[in-house]
Amino acid sequence: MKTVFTTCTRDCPGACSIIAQVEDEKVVKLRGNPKHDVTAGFLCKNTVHYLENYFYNDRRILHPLLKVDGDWKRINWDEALDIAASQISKVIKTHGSQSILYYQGFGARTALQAMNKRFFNLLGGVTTTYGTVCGGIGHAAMTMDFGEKKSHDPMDHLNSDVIIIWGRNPAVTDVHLWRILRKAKRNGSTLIVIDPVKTKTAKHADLFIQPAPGNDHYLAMALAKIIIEKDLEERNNLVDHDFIDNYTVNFPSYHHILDEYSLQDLSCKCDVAPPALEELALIYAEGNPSSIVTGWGVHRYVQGHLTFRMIDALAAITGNIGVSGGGVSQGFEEYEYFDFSLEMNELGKNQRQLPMPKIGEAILSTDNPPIKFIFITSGNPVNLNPNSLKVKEGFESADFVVMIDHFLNDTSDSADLFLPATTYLEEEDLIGSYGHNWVSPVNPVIPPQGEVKSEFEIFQLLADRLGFGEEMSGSPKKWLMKLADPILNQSIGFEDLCSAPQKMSRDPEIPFSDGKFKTKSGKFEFIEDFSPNNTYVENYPLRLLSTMHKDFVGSVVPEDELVDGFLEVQIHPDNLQDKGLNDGDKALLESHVGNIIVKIKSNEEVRKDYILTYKGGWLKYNRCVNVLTPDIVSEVGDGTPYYDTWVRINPLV
Ligand SMILES: Nc1nc2c(c(=O)[nH]1)N[C@H]1C(S)=C(S)[C@@H](COP(=O)(O)OP(=O)(O)OC[C@H]3O[C@@H](n4cnc5c(=O)[nH]c(N)nc54)[C@H](O)[C@@H]3O)O[C@H]1N2
Ligand SMILES: Nc1nc2c(c(=O)[nH]1)N[C@H]1C(S)=C(S)[C@@H](COP(=O)(O)OP(=O)(O)OC[C@H]3O[C@@H](n4cnc5c(=O)[nH]c(N)nc54)[C@H](O)[C@@H]3O)O[C@H]1N2
Ligand SMILES: [Mo]
Repeated sequence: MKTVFTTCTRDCPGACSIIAQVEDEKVVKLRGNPKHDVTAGFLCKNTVHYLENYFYNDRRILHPLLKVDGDWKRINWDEALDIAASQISKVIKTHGSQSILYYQGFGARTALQAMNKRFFNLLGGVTTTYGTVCGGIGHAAMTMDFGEKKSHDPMDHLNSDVIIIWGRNPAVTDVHLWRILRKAKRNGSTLIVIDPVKTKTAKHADLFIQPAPGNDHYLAMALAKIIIEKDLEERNNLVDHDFIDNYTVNFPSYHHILDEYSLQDLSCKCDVAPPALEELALIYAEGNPSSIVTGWGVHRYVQGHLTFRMIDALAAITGNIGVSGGGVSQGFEEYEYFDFSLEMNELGKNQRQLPMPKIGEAILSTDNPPIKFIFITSGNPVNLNPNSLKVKEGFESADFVVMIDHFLNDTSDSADLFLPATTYLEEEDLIGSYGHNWVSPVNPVIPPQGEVKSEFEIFQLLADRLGFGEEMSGSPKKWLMKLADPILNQSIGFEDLCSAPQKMSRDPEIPFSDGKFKTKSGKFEFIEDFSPNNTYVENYPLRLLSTMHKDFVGSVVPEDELVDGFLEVQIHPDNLQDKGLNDGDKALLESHVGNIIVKIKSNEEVRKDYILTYKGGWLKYNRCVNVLTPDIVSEVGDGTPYYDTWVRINPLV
């Protein structure tokens, strides 16, 4: 038996360090690496079952496919690459390179993907995307306050007296962070969860607050108001005046915003009663120190930045910034460690960008030149971007669509050529993480299955055919060594980096403990402008939340989801009674964007102001929630406000 170290590259904060066992040229088991602080020797259930459900699954595509008269037909690599290269040449000749859209999803986010961008710059520059369907809103807000998004090392939460998990469900979405948070609880930390949904995480909390969705800025303001008033009345040092005086600007403007609202107003807006607000405010302010771990749930609103800025302010007034066990931690930048000058943006003179959150509309309305050719890697935008039917229309409007993936999916229905890719068990790469500050090696555990090729090799072979092979040539190692240059400067050897995960050092280790902020003022900047808007759409009284599913990642769903069925939605029984609906009924769920027939699950634990479902169900099996979500862009951060979707539900007629 042979063992090889590799790293999970799937879209999850974990980036788990894996020990793969190989027997008779077959991978027989994946185990978590015990020598990694965060992976800590175990894997999530999706990775434990990765071999049978994903890697060796019969649905995995192992040969190139071409769509002929609406059906996929197996072709060989020479044909596939010739077709892709000649389509690229043709479209550049007739419409220019900007008529190519390169769309990169979040399926895997490795260092070598920089070479994809290099390829498109060598073509002269193409159309790509800006903004995100994931976490840009919080990132932008935190940059406004702190000058940059910096999180505490996950292990530092063990030094917290109080931990608020705010809009995050790590028991499902990041089980390794969850292990650390539960350990903190066992060691005596108070664990608080703020979530409109009673999640698996919430069920383990010492205190669970279940506010109205989309109004957490008011909740954070209420807590600040209580803390500031108590400090003034009782002089009990709940407020860190020294921190405010020396390390922040704009406190008077922020204080003025708080003064505009009574506690009663704020309590009504977030729908948390004043006694619960007071309890939460005191626990947080008295914690020494207290940390806030935010998630993506609070991003997905048009004004999600307001929530982040008010949360940051809460940490600032209580002096929980720059101290071990404190802070506001949202995540890490998985790409910050590498040298991306290799993408050679300077060569791509014809670059142009379209907004990812509105990609369907943008493709359809773009002219001069229009989008004629689309190249997709590691994404399923027809399924996961908002307003799915518009995205589908956009992708179908192109003359030719190429995709690199492991599986056929909703987006491949609109594609013409499918190129099958290697996975993290068959390729060589490096990967950062958006949940911790380790860089880890991806190593080939066994040879590629069937005829699959790495994305890197596919772009090299295309470059050969297009006449710039030299600029892309060389082994993965050669390019990884260049990409990793900033890491190697930290005196980590390349061989070490390829053989085991390495924790990246940071200066200072505790974010902002040196009192330096990369803002214009050099200090923490409190929010000054507060102009809340209402996204409510008349005649659609309920919000629709569509969160992560415990049994799968992204849109790679298990077999039983792949049959014609219905999207399951959870609704409070009172809302059902009003409509004469019952548990198990089919009903019509409508937004101003679209409609879908759903199956109802009655649940007393959901609030009455939203309907709950999950992301990732497939469009072609009637389970795609994004037929209802509007393709709008957040006010700050070019993010996607999935949860500003307003719906109504009615019996089928
Ligand atoms: N099993 C599994 N794990 C995954 C993924 C997956 O598909 N499956 N996807 C990965 C990806 S891409 C990401 S970005 C992460 C996301 O990780 P998380 O942030 O943990 O997950 P989400 O489901 O986006 O949202 C977290 C919580 O926010 C809550 N929420 C919604 N609106 C509000 C609000 O207004 N206020 C508050 N306080 N809470 C609110 C939701 O109810 C939800 O429980 O997970 C990753 N991990
Ligand atoms: N309604 C609603 N929609 C959402 C969300 C929500 O909360 N609600 N969450 C959003 C979030 S946070 C995200 S990140 C996006 C995700 O959106 P996407 O990134 O578009 O979708 P995924 O299904 O996560 O992954 C895309 C594809 O990558 C493929 N893949 C995996 N590994 C590799 C690889 O190594 N190489 C290649 N070439 N392909 C690979 C998978 O097979 C899959 O088909 O969805 C967003 N959509
Ligand atoms: Mo995400």
